[in-house]
Amino acid sequence: MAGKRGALIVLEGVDRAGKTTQCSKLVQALQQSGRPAEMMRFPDRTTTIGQLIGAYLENKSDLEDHTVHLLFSANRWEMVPLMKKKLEQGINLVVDRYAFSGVAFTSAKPGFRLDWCMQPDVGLPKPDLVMFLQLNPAEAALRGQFGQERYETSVFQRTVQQRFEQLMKDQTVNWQVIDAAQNIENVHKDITAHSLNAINKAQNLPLGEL
Ligand code: DGP
Ligand code: NA
Ligand code: NA
Repeated sequence: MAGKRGALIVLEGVDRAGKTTQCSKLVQALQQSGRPAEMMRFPDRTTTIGQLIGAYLENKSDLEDHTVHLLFSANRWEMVPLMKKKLEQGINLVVDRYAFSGVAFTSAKPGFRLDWCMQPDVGLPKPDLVMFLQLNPAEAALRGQFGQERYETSVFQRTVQQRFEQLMKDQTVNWQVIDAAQNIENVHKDITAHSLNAINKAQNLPLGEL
């Protein structure tokens, strides 16, 4: 009998919601409970495409908006063979941002239709679980100033939040909203509970496609 596949678990949210911290804590907790787990993040700034994206985000280069959207998507596609291999090996993947960030951030720019934004990511491995770390702008402001990167302004992030809310209406995706205003340990408990549930279910289901 073939081994059990790993689950594809994604954390999404606006900037400063605590995604990166929670991804690391989840990977650690899964490993400590004997479940193989690894973290991935998008954009992955280490690849050739990722370096173009990194320079763009750091405002060291300018790229046309459609072009950068396609680069972000290409950066996810280039990781698909590795993702599939790890999932088949039974490794649970915990991913910091995915296609939903892609759609939410680009469609927050003027002149972008949601369906155009979604198209390049059609066919990517479908997450077994997408947790949205919910944090209202007032709570986010308490966490300090934004950095210097592109997109890090309150006005833009508010629009991104609205786009995520639209995306969360899609019933074909297993969305779970997490209250990210709680303390780190309580957020972690919620995330772990949803993840264990998704890992158990994924074992009996084929990996889907977006
Ligand atoms: P992070 O490394 O998680 O802070 O993400 C970098 C920034 O890039 C963040 O503001 C969110 C944004 N972002 C992530 N994925 C995409 C994407 O696919 N498209 C666009 N336009 N922006 C994205
Ligand atoms: Na950021
Ligand atoms: Na982050």
